[in-house]
Amino acid sequence: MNQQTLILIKPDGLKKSLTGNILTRLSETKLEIIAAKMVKVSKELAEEHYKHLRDKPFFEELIKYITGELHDRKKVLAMVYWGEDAITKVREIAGATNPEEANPVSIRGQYGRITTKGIYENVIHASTNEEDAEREIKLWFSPEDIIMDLYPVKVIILEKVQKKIWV
Ligand code: IDP
Ligand code: MG
Repeated sequence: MNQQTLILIKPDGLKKSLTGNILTRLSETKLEIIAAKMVKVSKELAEEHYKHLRDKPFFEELIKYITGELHDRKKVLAMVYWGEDAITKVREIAGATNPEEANPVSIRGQYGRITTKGIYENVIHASTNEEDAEREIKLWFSPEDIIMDLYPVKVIILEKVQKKIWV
């Protein structure tokens, strides 16, 4: 079954100059990239993305991690991959959450580390299931950022919208 999944190259992945390596590993899945953009991650976006972990002792540090405060890289590369069994294929190649427990040839096993503060810096995010994928893709992307209509859309007319355009 065709599925879509959200992938983030996290600030440590960018800082370690791993973008190319990670994309090469992901290309082994033969899935299609249907959206990609650099995102400056606000605290609000980070907290919404990780809201299921709000009560964890590492939550505050996790927000600092994903917003880029720990890596002077206040951005992530956000992408949507699409194709047959996309969620499982990407999770498999990404590896387990804890980089020390991850398969050594997975992306997290190869490139992740545990910080002295105990955060799993595991270079990549990948959606866990279809429900999470839908929530996360809708959070990180607007319909017009994606080259397919993945979910139902509606058209609205906006008035007096402030927008930057090229001069
Ligand atoms: P996932 O990224 O494999 O889906 P989640 O449980 O959703 O794992 O956790 C989100 C992120 O929070 C992880 O990728 C990792 O960076 C961090 N994290 C999760 N659990 C722990 C933990 O027990 N200690 C430290 N960091 C953690
Ligand atoms: Mg998760």
